[in-house]
Amino acid sequence: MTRMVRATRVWGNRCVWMPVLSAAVVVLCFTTGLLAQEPPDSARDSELDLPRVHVLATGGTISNTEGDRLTGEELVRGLPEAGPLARYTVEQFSNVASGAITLDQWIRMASRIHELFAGDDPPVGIIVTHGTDTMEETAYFLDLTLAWCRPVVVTGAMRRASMAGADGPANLLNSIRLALHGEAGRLGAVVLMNDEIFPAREVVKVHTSRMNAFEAPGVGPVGVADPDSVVLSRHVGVRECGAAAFDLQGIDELPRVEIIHAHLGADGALIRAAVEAGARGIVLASVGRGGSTPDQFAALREAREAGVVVVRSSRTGAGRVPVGSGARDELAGAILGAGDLTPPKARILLMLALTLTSDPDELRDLFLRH
Ligand code: DAS
Repeated sequence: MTRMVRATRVWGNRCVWMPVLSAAVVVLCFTTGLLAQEPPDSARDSELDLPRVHVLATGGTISNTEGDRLTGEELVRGLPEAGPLARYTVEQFSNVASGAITLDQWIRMASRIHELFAGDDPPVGIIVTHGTDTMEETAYFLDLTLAWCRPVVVTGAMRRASMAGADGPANLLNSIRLALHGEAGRLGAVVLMNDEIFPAREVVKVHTSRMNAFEAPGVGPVGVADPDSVVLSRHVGVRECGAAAFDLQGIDELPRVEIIHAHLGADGALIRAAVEAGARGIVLASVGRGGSTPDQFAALREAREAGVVVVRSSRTGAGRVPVGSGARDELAGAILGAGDLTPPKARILLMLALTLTSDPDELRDLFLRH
């Protein structure tokens, strides 16, 4: 459900129809910000001139209070500083922890964003409020399926809305400022947390609880939300507009792709179970630059022979597993490297790539391009 929301508490109608009040009560209401009145016509007119930002709320810590979850509408209403910046439409897409977001919801979210931007009166930008645990995954999925050069900013909070020093309001306000930045659309989908703007492809959550929990290893932020202005990095390339890397039209299900960890003593049981469960792809979170145990390697070879696509990424957190494999083994050529994509992101790219092709050369090309 989409609702038009004013990001202000001043125009609530708490006191408007109250009987005639004594002067003392009026003064009290005024000083406490509760004096209710409809905005004057001039205020309404200037409000209509403001650009529209759409907030798509999905839940997560930014919404959490003790034992309850705020709605997206409540998040925007609770941010009076946002009122003068834009008009807001708010949609409660879901209200769950980010670990509960499903692949089906990803497809619907991407389609909804496409629909909003393709409409007659598109918003200047869309903000997705989201739990931080899987935020990097949703951002990358949206980035790969985004067809518009309009900002899509994914944000959340490390501290619950009810905690002292909650970061949600600042992150949401900064996301609005970013959505209104004339050049933000060229970034593709981004994550904004803790005053920093990260590219969807590179961003990772690197801490369970700190405010500076997000980084883009090897790349850094693509911009910052400073107190005076939002500043985008000069190094960010211009994005091609008009066509999504992966068009979801007609796709209502993503192929099953599993991530399997390599570690000392691992056997191939989980790889064989993934094949048995119907996986069309397996991403190995390898040791080092593509390595696994001998039995995992044997199971990967069986998986390949059964037609399952295998991609090797690394559990190290930085560096590449060459896409053209480079692996010194008999599977080289039949097995892909994830480049510098993390295992969860290699999985997303493989799921989307498998909607187009299973051909190893074409898959390799897609991994080199994205
Ligand atoms: N509750 C977790 C989630 O939804 C954490 C968070 O939002 O930061 O991802």
